[in-house]
Amino acid sequence: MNILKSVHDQVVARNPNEPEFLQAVEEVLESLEPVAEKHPEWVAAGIFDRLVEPERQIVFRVSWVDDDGQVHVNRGFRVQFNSAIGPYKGGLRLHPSVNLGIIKFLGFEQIFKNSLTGLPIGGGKGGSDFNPRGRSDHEIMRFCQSFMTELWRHVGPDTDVPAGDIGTGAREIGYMYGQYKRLSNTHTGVLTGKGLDWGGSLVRTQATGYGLCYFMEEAMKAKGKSFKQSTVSISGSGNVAIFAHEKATEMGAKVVTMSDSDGYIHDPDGVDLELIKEIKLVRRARIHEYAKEKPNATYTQGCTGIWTVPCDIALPSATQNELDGDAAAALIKNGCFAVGEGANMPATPDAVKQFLENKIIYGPAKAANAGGVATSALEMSQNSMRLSWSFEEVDEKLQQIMVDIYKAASEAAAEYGDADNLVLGSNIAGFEKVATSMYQHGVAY
Ligand code: NDP
Ligand code: 2IT
Repeated sequence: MNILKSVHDQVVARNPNEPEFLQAVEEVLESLEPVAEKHPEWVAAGIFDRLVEPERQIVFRVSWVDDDGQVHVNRGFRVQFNSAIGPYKGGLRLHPSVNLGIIKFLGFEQIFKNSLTGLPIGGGKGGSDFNPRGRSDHEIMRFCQSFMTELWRHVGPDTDVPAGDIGTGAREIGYMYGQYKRLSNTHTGVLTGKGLDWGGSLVRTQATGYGLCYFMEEAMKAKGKSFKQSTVSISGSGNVAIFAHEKATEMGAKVVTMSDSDGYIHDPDGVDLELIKEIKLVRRARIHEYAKEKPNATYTQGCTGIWTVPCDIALPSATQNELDGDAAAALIKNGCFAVGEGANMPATPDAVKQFLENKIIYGPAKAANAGGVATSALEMSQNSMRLSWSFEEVDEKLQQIMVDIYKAASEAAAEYGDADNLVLGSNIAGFEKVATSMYQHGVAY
């Protein structure tokens, strides 16, 4: 880094205890160095200095009472990172590992991802260190109501529109929406991922996993590869992983692994998706139950070994930094030719370096998993029009958006002299629109 070194140094000095945030910023600033060279007016207007500092960070107490009458106190967050191109938009993560640095890394990534969708949405993210595991429906409801009792004053359909992420699915969005509606006395598109009977969009549930496959199919097509007759390894068994499995299988692939935070299953016959849906969505149970019901499948405790299972295509869809340098080396050694990120920042910098050096078809998260938030933006459009589109109509738009994202990222990569480097291309293509907008708005934030 040269022109952007002072921006980088300032971020490091200001955020010493936020390694994930620094990791995300470092990757983007490295990609943007040639853009800074080309646009001295953006440097002079402090666009890069402003880009790395959230517009607003809200941290709040979330108290709730469990089924035994015991009081719990969690911490809630909403980071409103950048509103240059539209209202803040991004999910809410409920997981014990959540802290401000994690939410900032996710909010920062969201700026570029949302811009890549071509739709008018800014970047934000939120969540809590609440652990939903083992909690009853009533406990989840009380937590969500308490969380929204503070959050509601900071969000709105034209201000900030949260959605799901790890630990936040249809049930949680329902409880949060109910509380928002009561507090604000409005029925409006303040959240996405809503139920289909009260403003939700068809395809939103499937969108991230489906979009990931649409994006990767397009990227692979350019290199004469495809999901057809490929062996696919997927991590995670949540919203993204399940629908990535569904679409990859529909496109002719065989998915042989899935995981949860305890371990992974390997089923050489192909993972039975209906059984996974039953275990994870209906029983809300652990994935090891799968191996008990499928004699040819094996369960391995611990997550990292999943990447040693031979595959053609890897779709990490659980969480950040789940695929490290050793895992990348194992994938490459076994002949894996494509990696598409369903999760946000699942590959460590060392892993990314190896993918790029070995010419793996590598779809970085910002581009590859943008289908979820893109369909959220389509849900917002439908809410504004007070209309609902058919499944086919939304799915068609989603496919087109993913193809367009691939095109924008690969064209930007080629323009900046490193064709096929979709990390570079996604970061630059996502940034340019945001920078142009910030520049035109003056030094407002
Ligand atoms: P879910 O909560 O539905 O599923 C998460 C899955 O990942 C579960 O199988 C979970 O296991 C596993 N997991 C979570 N944390 C860890 C961990 N620390 N180590 C190992 N495994 C873990 O979340 P989503 O499917 O929605 O999200 C998955 C990823 O995709 C996240 O990175 C998210 O940010 C990203 N994403 C989600 C989008 C969406 O629309 N939902 C859009 C774009 C990206 P367990 O059940 O044991 O907790
Ligand atoms: O990481 C993500 O893009 C999401 N969790 C989805 C965000 C959204 O607003 O739909």
